[in-house]
Amino acid sequence: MAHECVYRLDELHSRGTIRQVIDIHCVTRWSKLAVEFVGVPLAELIERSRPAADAQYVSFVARSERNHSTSLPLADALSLGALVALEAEGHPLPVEHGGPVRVIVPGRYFYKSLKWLERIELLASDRLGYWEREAGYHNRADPWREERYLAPALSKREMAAVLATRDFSNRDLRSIDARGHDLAGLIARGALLRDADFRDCELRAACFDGANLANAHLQGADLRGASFLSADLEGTDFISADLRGADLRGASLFGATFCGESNQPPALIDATTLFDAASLEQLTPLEAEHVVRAAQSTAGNNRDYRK
Ligand SMILES: Nc1nc2c(c(=O)[nH]1)N[C@H]1C(S)=C(S)[C@@H](COP(=O)(O)O)O[C@H]1N2
Ligand SMILES: [Mo]
Repeated sequence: MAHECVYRLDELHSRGTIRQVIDIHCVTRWSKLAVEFVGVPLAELIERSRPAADAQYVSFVARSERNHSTSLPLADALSLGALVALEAEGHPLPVEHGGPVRVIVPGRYFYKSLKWLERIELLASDRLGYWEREAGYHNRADPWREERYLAPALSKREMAAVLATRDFSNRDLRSIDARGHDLAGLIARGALLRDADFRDCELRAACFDGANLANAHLQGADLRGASFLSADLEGTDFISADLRGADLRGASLFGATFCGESNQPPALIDATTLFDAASLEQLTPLEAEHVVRAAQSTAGNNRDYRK
């Protein structure tokens, strides 16, 4: 028989809180290191609830319109030192960061750290959380293994067939491995291509309008004349790609990299590469400076085309 415990906020505060400093890693590639949280160890609340012997998973449910939730194997949540947090960096948690109570799960992508915690449920079998179910986020989410997204279940043969058509329009091809393929003229309008690997691809005049290329790898790709109108390019890597004549207007560029800190050459951008001001504002200062300077130059035109 399930045993339910109910806590008022002030009761949680008086339960004996601990301080924990953790590194935050969001699945879309931003990190924030050494953030201090104060809260009640999940282990303590679990112990008090005297869980049934078959309790294998813990599901955190938010007070939110879509009943947002996320889950973990109970043993993982406990061994990682999950915290029911009340304060961050010396202040009560603000609502935008999940206050008054959120979960902090160290050692997992931050989507396992649920905001606006309302309920903790112990389950015999797993129940996929919101991002895991709706967006295909990886259910274990270990950042050291880069477990960001689950690849859809496509066989090698189906993958080869899709590549041969050069038509990805509106398809779910998350994490597709297309590295090095000749995909010139690819139509990928509205395609779901998170985390896709297009390194060193021939993608001249490809159309990615409205596509989701978050965290996709486009290093070294030939993207001359490609179109990315209103595409989601958050965390997309364009290092050493050729972007002359490409159109990136209306794209979302948070966390996108064109020059990075790598020792590889930056993306080839010149006055024929189109951006708009709103997208450029989303870049880090270093990236924005590089892109703006390159987009004003005609230097790229004088370089030889590489292929
Ligand atoms: N209830 C709820 N919790 C959530 C989310 C959400 O959409 N709803 N997003 C997750 C994701 S993807 C991240 S990166 C962090 C962001 O936390 P922050 O807003 O404090 O940076 O919250 C996580 N917890
Ligand atoms: Mo995230």
